[in-house]
Amino acid sequence: MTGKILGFISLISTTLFAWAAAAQEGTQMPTPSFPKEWQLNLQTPVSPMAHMMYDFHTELLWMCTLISLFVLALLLICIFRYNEKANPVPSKTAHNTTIEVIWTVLPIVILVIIAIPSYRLLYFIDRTNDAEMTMKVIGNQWFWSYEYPDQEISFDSIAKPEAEIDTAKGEHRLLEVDRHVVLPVDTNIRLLFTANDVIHAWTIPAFGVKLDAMPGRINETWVRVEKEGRYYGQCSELCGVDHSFMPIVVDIVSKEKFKEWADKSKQSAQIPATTQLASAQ
Ligand SMILES: [Cu+2]
Repeated sequence: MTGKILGFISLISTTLFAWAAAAQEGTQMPTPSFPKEWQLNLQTPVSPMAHMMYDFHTELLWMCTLISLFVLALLLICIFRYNEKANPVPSKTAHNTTIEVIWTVLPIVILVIIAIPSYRLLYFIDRTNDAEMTMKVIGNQWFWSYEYPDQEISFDSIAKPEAEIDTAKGEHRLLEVDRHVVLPVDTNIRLLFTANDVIHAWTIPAFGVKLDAMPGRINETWVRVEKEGRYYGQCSELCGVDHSFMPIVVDIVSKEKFKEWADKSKQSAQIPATTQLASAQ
């Protein structure tokens, strides 16, 4: 009975997820970076790595669904065909070499099929050979610092207190900061991560970027964002009491606008509030 219930639960959950994946593939979300109500799937991907992750995730979802359905079918066969009433004299079979070879080899083959795209993706996001610029991210308890070594800019980005959040302006609770990260569109950006105190993790789901910022160590990845807009993320490594109050906001702008912002920020040694930049657009 328990097997039957478990089977049904896995059937319902896997089909629901597969349906959501299929349904969302064709739809366009209004804000690319922001989760919408009742959303079941990942955020709309806007970088090559995010696209690869999205596709890999969908492939795995289908594989999980098919495997769960197969196991469910076996369970149902056992339940209905081999119960005491239908099959009063049980078989005494203890071994079947063919079946044992199949159930050993088949999972190995499935795992190898999963491993190939998985490793390809891991090596793809590892680093870029032709970075056009670098941004360094430093995690602190509890805010992020950013350094643009090429542009000689550095600043801290601190969460906006809840009382200052203006939802009428489209601001989101727990997700707004005083200074936004600004990066150019269609540019290979090398991302370096480190931390001053404990381990943090810089995450922007739409970019497919999630990497630990570790004290005493530099972690590297890269990104190339193909769509201008505002993207949100959060620290994703439990780093202390205010872990949930160190959000990330990235504004992806045209290359010209980025240059303008960088020049202004460098001259003034005071980063212009990005909200001003956004309203000037
Ligand atoms: Cu954290």
